[in-house]
Amino acid sequence: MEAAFKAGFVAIVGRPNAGKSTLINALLKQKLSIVSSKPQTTRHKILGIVDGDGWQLCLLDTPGLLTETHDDLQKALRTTAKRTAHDDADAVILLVEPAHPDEKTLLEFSSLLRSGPPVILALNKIDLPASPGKHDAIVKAFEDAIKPAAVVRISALKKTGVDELLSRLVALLPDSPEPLYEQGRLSDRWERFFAAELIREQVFELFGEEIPHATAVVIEDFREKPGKPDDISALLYVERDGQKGILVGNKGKALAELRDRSRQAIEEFLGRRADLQLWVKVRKNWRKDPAALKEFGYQP
Ligand SMILES: Nc1nc2c(ncn2[C@@H]2O[C@H](COP(=O)(O)OP(=O)(O)OP(=O)(O)O)[C@@H](O)[C@H]2O)c(=O)[nH]1
Ligand SMILES: [Mg+2]
Repeated sequence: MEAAFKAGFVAIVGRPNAGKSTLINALLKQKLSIVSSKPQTTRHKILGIVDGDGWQLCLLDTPGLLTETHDDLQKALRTTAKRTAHDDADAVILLVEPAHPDEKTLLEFSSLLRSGPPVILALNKIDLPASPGKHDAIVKAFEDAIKPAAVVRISALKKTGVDELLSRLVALLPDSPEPLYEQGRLSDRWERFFAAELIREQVFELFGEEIPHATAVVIEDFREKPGKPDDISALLYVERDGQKGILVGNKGKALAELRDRSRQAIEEFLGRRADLQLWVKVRKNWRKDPAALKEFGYQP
């Protein structure tokens, strides 16, 4: 008898900046989810699909789990992360950065994951120097609290241990009569979603302080034109006039650089040429405005 096909969802959870999006990109062998050195980069549940011989792994990147929330956006991110791990996943990767484990996070995750699907504890960033004693203490605390199915040590950035993690995940997949998504498909989202994310990634890259966290990107128009570059127009929402001034910059220079770099990233992702226009608007305190969160697609 032929072995049954296996398919299922695996959620990647962890605190902000643990390297979840870097890991999903490493597992997919393709850049799908945006990455930055600043915490709270990812704001959505993002599906990435890996097809193998007899299996399909549906990975879900999530926003970093915050132990405390200060506005409606952070509340929405927290709900998205928790729901994904709890309701959508057949297995969970708990990604821990050994240099930043803290008691609160441990408590949060242990209550979240104790009654949920099987968990693989992945210790990330092993390429960075860390005292080995620290690793052991963390593993012990998390093992006691969560009882993981396996513990792996990885570097998502250097792709060390990623293949071992992949084979452990495949082993946890449930039987499925058929693939959950059409084989060869990368995600369930449209190109316009990734275009907005790539613009946001450049905002994280180019601007400091609160600007990246106060910016939302909405694609207004996305037109494919046969034989010509795509025509893309995006709105950047910030919370205050001062932030708009920073994004636009002296004589529009900052916005022009943002546009050029975003266009390049979008063209790379799409594999075709694109023209990009950016507009900046103020939507007062949108992070505390449930209607705006809904409009920008952040409502879980
Ligand atoms: N040295 C090192 N850095 C890493 C590794 N994995 C991720 N990083 C870096 O850690 C930072 C955060 O990575 P992300 O993938 O954006 O982290 P995240 O968990 O998705 O963060 P949020 O979306 O904010 O929750 C980036 O600067 C990455 O380059 C790793 O294995 N080693
Ligand atoms: Mg992320």
